Amino acid sequence: MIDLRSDTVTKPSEKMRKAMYEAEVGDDVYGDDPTVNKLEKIAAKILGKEAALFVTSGTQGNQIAGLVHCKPGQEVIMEAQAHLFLYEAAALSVFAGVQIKTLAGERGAMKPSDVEAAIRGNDIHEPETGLICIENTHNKAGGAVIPPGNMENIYQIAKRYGIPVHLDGARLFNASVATQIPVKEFAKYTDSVQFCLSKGLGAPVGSIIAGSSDFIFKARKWRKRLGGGLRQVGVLAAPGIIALEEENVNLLEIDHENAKQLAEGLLNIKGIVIENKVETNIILINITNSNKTMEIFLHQLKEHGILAGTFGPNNIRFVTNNSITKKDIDKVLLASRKILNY
Ligand code: TLP
Repeated sequence: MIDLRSDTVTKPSEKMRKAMYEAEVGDDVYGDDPTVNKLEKIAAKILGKEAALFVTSGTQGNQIAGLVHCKPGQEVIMEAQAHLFLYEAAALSVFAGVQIKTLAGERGAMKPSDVEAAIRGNDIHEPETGLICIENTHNKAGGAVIPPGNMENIYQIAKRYGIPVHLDGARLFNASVATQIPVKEFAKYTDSVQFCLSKGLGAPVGSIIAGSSDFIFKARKWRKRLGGGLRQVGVLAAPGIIALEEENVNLLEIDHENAKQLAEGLLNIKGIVIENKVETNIILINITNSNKTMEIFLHQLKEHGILAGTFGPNNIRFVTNNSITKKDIDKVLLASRKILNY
């Protein structure tokens, strides 16, 4: 199958599997797992933060950040299409006891002036703003890169009001590879960062959260409370080290090239409208004007050995990832053309 449903579908390479097999391990709740400790050190350094923590998933990382930064009754500002708002089952409200204030963004980027206008807390009727979240790349905006300049402006406002900023950087390395700007330059304008090892970077499990030593101290405790304190977890951290230290980061460039090639081909198929500027590894299409419904199109793609998924009521999403070759892209274009009778 050519699997374009997500970059979460990537499977660990031989090298990763070997590293898992050979990983030195210990009880990580005691801080005794040398492989986890190494991964956390590497990640903190890459992000330019004091400390980092290996967590089970992007969702868990985002939730822990919310729990560390916020108090119940506060409000968290984020873009209206943020993963934290749309796809984390209201976890911030459930666990951290906060409500979410969404702001419509442009290609996933919130206007700094809108963020400032949304900050609340001086009135007895209002919740205080406890946190501002930014997502980079922005998934629902089609893998859009939020420019560091936008992040800097929001961060400066946040600092003026004493509000922390969290970055949902599930695909932060895609933003970095697409712009040739080091991840540190994005992370600079945040108090905490979450990025996923298990998406385009190709590791089977896990995310990293990073921030100050104090943030990570508190995050470790929240991870334990949530049942996320793992034991000989070096077997899962080992492929994360390969993802960061070996070829995987640069390989994202191939995913981006494949996405561009796919987008260019899809553009010429009657009935398909590409809804995003393809900067990284995500393509969102709209086929409302074709002769097929999304369901039928996806079903027929599947019959051609191709998997993709819906993303909201009007979009189909293709996510290139390290299992996809240039030949696969040609097959997807051929099948799409056939299905839509072009
Ligand atoms: N995104 C998944 C789905 O949940 C939609 C995907 O296939 O794209 N932040 C962002 C920006 C994400 O895209 C995701 C996963 C997460 C957080 C959550 O990561 P996990 O799946 O590891 O909990």
